[in-house]
Amino acid sequence: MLNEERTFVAIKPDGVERGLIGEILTRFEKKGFKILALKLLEVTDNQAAMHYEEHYGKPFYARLVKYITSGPIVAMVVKGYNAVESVRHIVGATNPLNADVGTIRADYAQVMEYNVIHASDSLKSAEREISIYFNKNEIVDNWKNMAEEIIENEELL
Ligand code: FUP
Repeated sequence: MLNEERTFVAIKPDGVERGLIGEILTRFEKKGFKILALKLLEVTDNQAAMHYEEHYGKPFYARLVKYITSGPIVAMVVKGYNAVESVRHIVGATNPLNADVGTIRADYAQVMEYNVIHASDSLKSAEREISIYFNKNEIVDNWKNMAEEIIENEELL
């Protein structure tokens, strides 16, 4: 079933530092996803703690927080059909070693600790994560992207 969904995506500090913002954004744009919000920011300790609360207490938690706060990230809200699952396909498995060829993590990362990008794993996480990084007035949905224009003008195809 086709569900129109919003999801949260973040290009992590290593991705920003390595000049991969454009490459990564291009993949989502070319897929036809709509960008509803986009900003570069420095993650605060508080935001990092909220973002990674499910990992609190795990051996890699401190390293994870250190990494996500080590430099600016690019945060975005992406909308599209089955966006949560679809974006996760484009992102690839957590460990780049297991990520399918052609995914962002397979193409741009070598190790799990520096895997370039984050994407929400469920609709619930998506809404939670969006609210950590964006105020409601920063999310803009009153415009149409190409995919929506095409769907609305289906009779023209
Ligand atoms: P993902 O949803 O694919 O980003 O993966 P997780 O939420 O399971 O993990 C979040 C981040 O923690 C990963 F991007 C990498 C890091 N991590 C480790 O460093 N070691 C682990 O064993 C698991 C995750």
